[in-house]
Amino acid sequence: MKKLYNIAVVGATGAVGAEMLNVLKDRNFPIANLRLLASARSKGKELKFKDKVLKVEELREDSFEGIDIALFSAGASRSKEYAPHAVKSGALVIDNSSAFRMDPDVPLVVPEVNPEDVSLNKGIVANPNCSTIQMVVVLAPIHRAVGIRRVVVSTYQAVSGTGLKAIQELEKQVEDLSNGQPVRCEVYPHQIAYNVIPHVDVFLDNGYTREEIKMVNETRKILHDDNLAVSATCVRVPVFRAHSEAVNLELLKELSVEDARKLLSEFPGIKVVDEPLKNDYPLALDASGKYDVLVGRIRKDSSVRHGLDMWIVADQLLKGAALNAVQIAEIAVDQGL
Ligand code: NAP
Ligand code: 3JM
Repeated sequence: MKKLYNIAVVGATGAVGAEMLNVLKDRNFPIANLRLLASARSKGKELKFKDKVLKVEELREDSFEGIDIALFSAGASRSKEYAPHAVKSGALVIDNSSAFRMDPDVPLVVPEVNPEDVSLNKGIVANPNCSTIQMVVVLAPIHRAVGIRRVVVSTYQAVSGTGLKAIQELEKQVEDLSNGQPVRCEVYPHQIAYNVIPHVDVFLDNGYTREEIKMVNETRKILHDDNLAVSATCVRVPVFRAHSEAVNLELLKELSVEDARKLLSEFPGIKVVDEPLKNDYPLALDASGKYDVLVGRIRKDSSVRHGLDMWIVADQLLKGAALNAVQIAEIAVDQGL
């Protein structure tokens, strides 16, 4: 008989946690028992999974007894505090936060790109940042085929990337503005409705934000290429769901637009949407609720040697978080954990 696993979802009441439950169900993950964990605020709250109603429990050090796989998405400080307890209890931790991503003992995995790294884990596998994941899925086949010297990326990130409170803030601001009421800004430092804010995560001494530096370091780690030059500008836009990215590449060898389209369309997890004359290109609304990373607007950049431009869109709660984490869990199960 197929083995069944005891799963804990940490942050089950959040935007990522909700998708974690959807993806586990959708992919028919072999679950014996499911434990839903969140803060004391959510204790006793009921969530549906398949035909069962499950009660949310408060996250505690002893929450992981008997758990085989713990899927963490409750922020970096919760991961730092509780993941070691989960590992001590014998669970494999798949962590969605930035807490352990750059730890040399923690593999950082995008299943289409570096699935073999999962087996190097010492109890924790890290899920990359949402903006990194969708970009790296597209970079990987190009990097393998011709090599990449430099990546310049600008993101257009949806508010659900900040969590449930940010979704509510955008909804409320749109409502208040349409009723002539003043807006309140609690999650973002500026009004997000009808605005574009070049600020995701905190600013660092070098003028970049931490989100931008995550994209630099994580991309190099996943592609195993410390020489890859990456510069990122991360921008929050008033979109509910799915991140978009304008990506400019300087390749090591020539790759025609036609060959790039072919290479990308043959790679798992990618859908090429690239018929601009029919107004067909990747859109956040089309990517929402879907598993694939959409890529289009693929064109030659003649301003540099071997340049290529493109537009990449994906649902950051799915491929950028929950789907990627469950795919890692599936690999771990295939490897016997
Ligand atoms: P969210 O909607 O704000 O949800 C946060 C979750 O964390 C809730 O379940 C919350 O429980 C729980 N939590 C907060 N404080 C806690 C505590 N002290 N103890 C236990 N649980 C606690 O945020 P989200 O968008 O789901 O993101 C969660 C995390 O996933 C992020 O912080 C990030 O590290 C990672 N992540 C997010 C995305 C994304 O696209 N959103 C992508 C990749 C990774 P309560 O409901 O009880 O407060
Ligand atoms: C996406 O509480 C926190 O530290 C969470 C901040 C956060 C992160 C992160 O740094 O883990 C919010 C949204 C991420 C991420 O995926 O890097």
